[in-house]
Amino acid sequence: RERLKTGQIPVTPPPTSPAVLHRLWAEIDKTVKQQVTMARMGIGECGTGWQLFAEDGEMKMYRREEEIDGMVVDPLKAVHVVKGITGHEVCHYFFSPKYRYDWETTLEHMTVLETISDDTLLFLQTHKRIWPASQREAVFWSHMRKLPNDQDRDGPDMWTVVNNSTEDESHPANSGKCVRIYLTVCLLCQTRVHPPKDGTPITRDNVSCKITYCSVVNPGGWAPASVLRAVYKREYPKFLKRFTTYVTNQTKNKPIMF
Ligand code: 16C
Repeated sequence: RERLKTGQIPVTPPPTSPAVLHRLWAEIDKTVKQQVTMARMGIGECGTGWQLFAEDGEMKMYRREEEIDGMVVDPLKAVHVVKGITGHEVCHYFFSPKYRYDWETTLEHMTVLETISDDTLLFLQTHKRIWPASQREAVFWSHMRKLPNDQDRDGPDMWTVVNNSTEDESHPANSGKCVRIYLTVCLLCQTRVHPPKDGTPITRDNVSCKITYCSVVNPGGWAPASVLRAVYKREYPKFLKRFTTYVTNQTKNKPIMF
């Protein structure tokens, strides 16, 4: 990370990921910057109409009712604070295909179509069918990135994973039994460290992670609005609780990954 002396002007370091050479890179970089900017805004700062629809301890979930051509595309914004885990760990388990079947309960099948680089993958996923609608699938790139901590230069970095739908020539949309859905998802994580007063080493008791999860899913075709809203009201809280509990369990006896 860039170390600055007083008065020195910060410059954005050049991206070092080999993904910069890929045809999708310009779109990935632009989308990640936009999504992170939006995710960092508080619920009061990012437009009106946000309604709290689920709350459980530190977890709060908001949605905005929106429709395009009669299809529900309600944006979702969730915030959560989880003790004992870091942002790097949360993003690692969310990004890596190795763990996806462990926590993603709506998943039927996942394929990595292309490994663009260590931090950038192209996925094809089919999801469980919701009666009475057709089954859904998604093709999306997924990119994980470390972001400089501009609020506290000595504090841990922030981490993000952005997933965004894209096209893939070898998998044209709506050519099989599944309807293609279009998603934009941003997971943004900030680690907080509360050092022990007696100077003893930092343990998991001294860290917590603020998680922001933003998502917009276009169902891509007919699905009854009432069913869809009932499904996401149940599935998003279930996902965020299950996924964060999974990260807690996976990391509890491992060294802290900042
Ligand atoms: O972000 C999440 N997961 C990532 C890794 O998998 C990735 C995937 C996102 C897919 C989100 C939409 C999938 C919904 C398909 C159908 C749902 C089946 C429910 C089955 C119930 C038995 O970014 C975590 C994703 C958490 C998903 C919560 C569910 C959201 C439902 C939104 C409505 C979709 C329209 C379906 C039209 C029939």
